[in-house]
Amino acid sequence: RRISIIGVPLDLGAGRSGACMGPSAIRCAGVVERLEQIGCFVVDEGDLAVKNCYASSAQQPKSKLKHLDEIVKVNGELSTKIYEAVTAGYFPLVLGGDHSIAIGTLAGLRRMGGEYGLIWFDAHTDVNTAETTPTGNIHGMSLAVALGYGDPRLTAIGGGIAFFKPEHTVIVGARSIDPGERKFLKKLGVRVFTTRDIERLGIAKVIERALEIAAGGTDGIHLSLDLDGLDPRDAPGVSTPVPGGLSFRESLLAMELIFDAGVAVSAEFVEVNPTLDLRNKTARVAVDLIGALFGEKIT
Ligand code: DIR
Ligand code: MN
Ligand code: MN
Ligand code: MN
Repeated sequence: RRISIIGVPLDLGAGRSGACMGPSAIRCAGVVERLEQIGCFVVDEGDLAVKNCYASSAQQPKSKLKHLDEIVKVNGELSTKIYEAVTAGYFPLVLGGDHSIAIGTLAGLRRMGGEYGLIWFDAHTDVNTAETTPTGNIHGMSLAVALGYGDPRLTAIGGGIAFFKPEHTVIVGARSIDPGERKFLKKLGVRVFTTRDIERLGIAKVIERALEIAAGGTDGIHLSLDLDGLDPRDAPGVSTPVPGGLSFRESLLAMELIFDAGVAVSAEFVEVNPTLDLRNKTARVAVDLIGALFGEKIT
């Protein structure tokens, strides 16, 4: 397997600083070495040049959608990177950065012209728009944009064609959904497996169903994994922790089952915030999950 690692040190899509250090933290936790150990051929493209983060810019957001200009710029560049990586036969592995970077990753993937399914692993559902957002933080809007809804400057990234389809989109781990998001998900018919569903069905069954939705009749799936999908006990270094999340074990099994299905074509691991972490624990969890996603086995 040939993997292209792309770091995106952006935190302006979140409500607080720190996720800009996520790519460094995940590299420090040994992501390249782990993938090479299991026989992957890895090219680390380094980080995208992101000029502003909260710490460097100290600027007030100029728009209702906070820091829209910078986020449009970074995601435009990311979409090109993704398109080039996939075209060259690589599996793009994007390291965030806040979850607004999914806008660029998915815009790049859409440019390939195929039909892809989407597994969105997250405590949140990220389907707010300018009309529904309670915060103005763009990391809470990226799934809406991937489905074709939201600020025109965001939906235009990558050419704005052939958005992801709700019937091949599935959310896993949700437990913090805003009222406007609930309406949106109902209207579009996006399948949401909440933590309650996982408790009742078990993670294996949930992933089996998620794969049917995302991989059935598509050319492959993208995994967008927000570390806050895990319980804060296992992944404390995230900008917006929500109690009652997936355990490390459940998350690891989810990755193993996705690997076994052999359908993933790209992935991103986002929202690692080292300023809130404990001895790089969350980045190390991310590397464990990445290992499992690429076939690392316990025995
Ligand atoms: C909230 C939080 N729904 C918002 N979203 C987060 O700001 O739109 N997404 N934290 O990961
Ligand atoms: Mn998210
Ligand atoms: Mn989240
Ligand atoms: Mn279809």
